[in-house]
Amino acid sequence: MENKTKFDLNENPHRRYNPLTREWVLVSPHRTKRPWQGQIEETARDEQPAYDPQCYLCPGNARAGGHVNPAYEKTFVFDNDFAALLPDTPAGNFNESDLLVAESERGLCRVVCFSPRHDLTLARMSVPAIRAVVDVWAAQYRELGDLPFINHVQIFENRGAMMGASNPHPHGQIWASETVPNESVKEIAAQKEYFQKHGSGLLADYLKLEIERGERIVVQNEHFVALVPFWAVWAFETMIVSRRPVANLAQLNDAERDGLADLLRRLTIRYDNLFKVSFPYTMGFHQAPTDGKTYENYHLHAHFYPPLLRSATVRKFMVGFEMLGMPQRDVTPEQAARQLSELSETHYLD
Ligand code: H2U
Ligand code: ZN
Repeated sequence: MENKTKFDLNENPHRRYNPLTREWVLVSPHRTKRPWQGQIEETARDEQPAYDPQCYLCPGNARAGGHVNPAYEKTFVFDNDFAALLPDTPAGNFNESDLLVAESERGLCRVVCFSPRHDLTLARMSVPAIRAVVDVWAAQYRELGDLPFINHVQIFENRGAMMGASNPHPHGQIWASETVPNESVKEIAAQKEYFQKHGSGLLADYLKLEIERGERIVVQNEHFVALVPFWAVWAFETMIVSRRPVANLAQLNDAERDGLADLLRRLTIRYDNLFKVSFPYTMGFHQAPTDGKTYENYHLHAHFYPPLLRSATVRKFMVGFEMLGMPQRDVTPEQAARQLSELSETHYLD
């Protein structure tokens, strides 16, 4: 008789543990046991002009507050004209009965233009052009992190209107803050305790395991690996992990920076090819804090969180049980990884 009591990750509802945040995700594979059947729609190509006179990020154009962008040729960094954090905020605390608690927070916010070309995205930029962006990110981490009141540097990109990006011009943001934000606090504590318990790095060990198993790897090169984490919440969520366990982008050598640029291009091309649209996502790097302490067990990585589920028009919303209980997914991380890994590395528009 068939044994129906054996727990199967591909069949049975289960929860998976995220060792980086120490939170759980509910996986419901029985809802999509079938192989891939979601429609692949040929959506309108959202081509942009190479230069948009209305764009506040294009070279030579005016921004809010009267600033004019220089005629930049590669990348361009400026202080966000609507910065969420400001460097001159006065210090202060507020506490009423341990229930109404607030602290002042200083910081700096910057915008990074990836290219003068309004119509490009990371997926459509050359590896040397992406490498220039990697160098800017590394330099900004150093420069902002070296400021005495900055203890954490969050580099990220909101891509696509669906993720709240205000402009299709290829750009990202940097928020440098006085305190370490929630997600990083969780990951730092988990990596530290894992190291104390196992005597080795959490992400170094995890990467080794994933390379051995292979089933969640999307794309890899000599220096970086992109994979769908075992505990992914978003359907096509990925993580990029450096093979050498460095703590931040500034520690990457020349070859590693080229490797990161190569992997970013190959991953984002696959994303665009998945539904033949400029694939929306929020991505960002997690790096060690810049508070002067040593973080020898911190392992540089990037997270990609894309909202699309089955097609260019079906997106995930975190509602209901997910807001009140815990996040949930149907397609398993293994299915998503297989689908992404099988896609072409030639961009559908090229
Ligand atoms: P997002 O597309 O991820 O929102 O990033 C664009 C940032 O650009 C946004 O944070 C800033 C906004 O505050 N911005 C300026 O600094 N100057 C402008 O003239 C318009 C937008
Ligand atoms: Zn532009």
